[in-house]
Amino acid sequence: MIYPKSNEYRSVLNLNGIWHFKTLNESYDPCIPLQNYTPMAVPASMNELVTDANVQKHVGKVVYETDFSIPLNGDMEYRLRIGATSHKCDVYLNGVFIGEGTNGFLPIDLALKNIQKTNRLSVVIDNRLDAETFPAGRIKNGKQIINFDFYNFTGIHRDVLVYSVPKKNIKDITIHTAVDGDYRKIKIDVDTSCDDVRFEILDKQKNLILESESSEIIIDDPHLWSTRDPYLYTLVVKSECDRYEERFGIRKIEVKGDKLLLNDEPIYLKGFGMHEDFFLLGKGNCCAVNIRNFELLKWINANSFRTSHYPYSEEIMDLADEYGMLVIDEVPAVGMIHWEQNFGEKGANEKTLKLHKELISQLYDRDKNHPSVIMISVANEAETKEAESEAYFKDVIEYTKSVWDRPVTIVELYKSDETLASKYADVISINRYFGWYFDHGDLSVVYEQMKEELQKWHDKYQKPIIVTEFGADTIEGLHAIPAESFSEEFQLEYIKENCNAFDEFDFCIGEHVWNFADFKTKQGITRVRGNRKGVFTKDRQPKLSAHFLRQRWGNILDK
Ligand code: GCB
Repeated sequence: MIYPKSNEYRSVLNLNGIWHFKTLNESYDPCIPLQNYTPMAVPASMNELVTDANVQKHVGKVVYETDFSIPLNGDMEYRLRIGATSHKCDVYLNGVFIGEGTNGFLPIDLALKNIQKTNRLSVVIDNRLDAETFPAGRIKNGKQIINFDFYNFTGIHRDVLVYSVPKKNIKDITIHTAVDGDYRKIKIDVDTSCDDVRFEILDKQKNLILESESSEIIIDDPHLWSTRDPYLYTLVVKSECDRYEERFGIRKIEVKGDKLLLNDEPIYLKGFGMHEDFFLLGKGNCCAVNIRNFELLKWINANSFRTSHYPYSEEIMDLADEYGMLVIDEVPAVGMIHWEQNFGEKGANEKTLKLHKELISQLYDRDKNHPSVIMISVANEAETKEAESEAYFKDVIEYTKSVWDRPVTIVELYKSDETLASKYADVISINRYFGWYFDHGDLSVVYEQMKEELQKWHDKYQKPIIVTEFGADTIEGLHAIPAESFSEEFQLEYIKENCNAFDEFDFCIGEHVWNFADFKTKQGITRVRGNRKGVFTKDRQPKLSAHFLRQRWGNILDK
């Protein structure tokens, strides 16, 4: 799946802006323009903009509508790309159903066969989550129950683009680099209806460095992509009828023994679990927020993040390539906890398994050409200790390995001798909150308990381990000596104690603090306007611990 881009053959019309919006309590007829609507921003989460609690908390369907006009050209095919809506959606053009989105975090790309010069586009979004959706949830007495710790935002969250391509066109490009382990070898697969395609490779400055008629290309003396030098080439696919440019980086990623190797050298992951969440935007993609996030990641000397707990926007993935951030790409399999409630007859079943696999393959279609994507996470804190979960996750992990050419992990809540899933993964990922959710406030237990935990996992699996979450809620400006929980001093000491434990083991190959920045959650007695485990505040300013991490990570050099 290639991103809509404009050039001499293709054009893109961006439909972001103010749309018509309404919560749907009655039936909806897409043939009739929406009545009694309110204006609504796209992309954005409606929950952060409305003032009426009933609208903000609406469980069910909402509708977004907009009109657009476009000059039509009979030689072109028209398509619609919606980066993401949360969650499932039905899309209508001029009253006619044209397709659906199955989840909240991956693009919807549909043919616009009935496009006119003037059109009405309607998107009906269903924000309900149940055992067959990703993320998983439950509806009880009309209320949405969620088993995950981020706000269930509703809206059109990413760009809405109408684009045109020539009737004979380039549909998809897959770029394989370092083929057979040889950095010089590139192999390109093109899905196209054009009769002939040729290739050009441009260097970072966009100078032409080679042309080829063959899809198997040798770049002599290639400039590798790495965290310190994220060098990107551009591949140009050309034909008589169409042209497309795709950036790529040359790098290898593999697990060998207890190590994760980037370009044959061990790499230590320094970074965060993150969220797409900002004031007023909710989960709405915003390039200014994205830039600030990446600037802060660089400032703090991070080299990686996990897209906890769902795929992030395509714009973020492009920036990860450009900034040299290593990404653990996670599918929205979160909240899959409690087998008896969410799996089996009442819950996850054949249909869930099928959709889970579909999401992994949709993620591949979207993100396969990003050098930044170094690992796939198939779930966060899922139910992995019940007997039935073994077959489920074995299947999911084996499927992921058959689709993706990158290491696969599953982020675990359970203990090393409880889970039935991690034995199938290439890398162990664990979330641990010693001294926070257990022995709350006792900093003296953190180092020993974390050390013991890491040792147990390694003894059992002999695989490299990433601590994908550890953290403490921290209210900025709250100070205490000696450190008390929720103070900036506590977060600092807490992170230091954990890091001391990580430093004891070579098989510990990464630390991702939970979280990069404070974020919105449902209301709860442990949540003071959201989850406050951010090392940065929600407005993206550092808490005390940020300065420690900056220094620590600055001293752990990437090769
Ligand atoms: C976790 C979850 C994450 C939560 C975090 C917390 O284990 O994976 O989504 O936000 O704990 O802060 O409780």
